[in-house]
Amino acid sequence: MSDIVLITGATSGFGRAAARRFADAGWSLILTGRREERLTELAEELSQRVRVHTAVLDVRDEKAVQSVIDELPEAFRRVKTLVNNAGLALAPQPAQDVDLADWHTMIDTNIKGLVNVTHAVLPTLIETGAGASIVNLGSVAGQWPYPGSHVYGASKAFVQQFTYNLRCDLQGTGVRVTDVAPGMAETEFTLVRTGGDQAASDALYRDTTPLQAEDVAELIYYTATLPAHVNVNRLEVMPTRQAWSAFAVDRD
Ligand code: NDP
Ligand code: 8X3
Repeated sequence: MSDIVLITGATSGFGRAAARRFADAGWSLILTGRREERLTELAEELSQRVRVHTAVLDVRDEKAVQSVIDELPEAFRRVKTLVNNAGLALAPQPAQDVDLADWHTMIDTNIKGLVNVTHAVLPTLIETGAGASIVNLGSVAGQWPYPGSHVYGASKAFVQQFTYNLRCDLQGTGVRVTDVAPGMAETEFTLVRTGGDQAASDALYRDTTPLQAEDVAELIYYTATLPAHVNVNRLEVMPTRQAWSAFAVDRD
């Protein structure tokens, strides 16, 4: 029997690249996301090589999350790795100019959605035991402040602390938990963040060398496939060409 990975947000970016990476290693895939046509397309590509189960799923919908887990086909029930990847940033403008609805969407997706999926899959992971893992997609924004990060960065700080706290409670079960925290990576992330502004997205990634989805997928796969006695707590990664800047000082 091959190992089984469940990936949220497998329709784009890191999630889709991770699906391909795990498929390369022969894992069975449970792929979820809201965009059905993208899931179908990816399943058609990967099911040539490995077993694939897809489920259209909005992680914010607690009941739907539980149903997807409860109704997994027998061959996909014993999940070994959960990749909590679904997430988004919205409204890059200053906090004082943001619609409250955008803050709520980030909290509902990046925090409550991740919690919904984790809660539903935990019993299975504990049953799997040694070698099982949860890989949470955090961000450098969860550790380092910058303008326009407001609730997005705060939601990723939650991911970091939730990861650490889970580790405490899961001690003795064999289940590992990791916060993979990337910096700037070229995916559909900025298109979503800017409300579909392709020019703004292109401008951010132009004339530099951002991380690619495949780079992050490799890190996700790496943490999940280390020997069972090794737990990476947090893996923060930036493009070589990205670093921090000076403190901002308001002057007269
Ligand atoms: P993409 O926008 O390319 O992918 C985001 C994925 O999340 C999509 O598959 C989308 O699927 C899914 N998603 C969003 N909302 C929901 C929802 N409510 N329910 C289910 N799925 C959802 O971005 P990335 O691949 O870059 O981002 C993946 C993760 O990595 C996110 O958590 C992001 O915060 C984090 N991250 C990104 C960085 C970057 O610079 N790109 C850096 C650090 C972290 P669909 O729309 O089909 O539902
Ligand atoms: C996304 C990376 O640098 O835009 O989490 O905060 S960054």
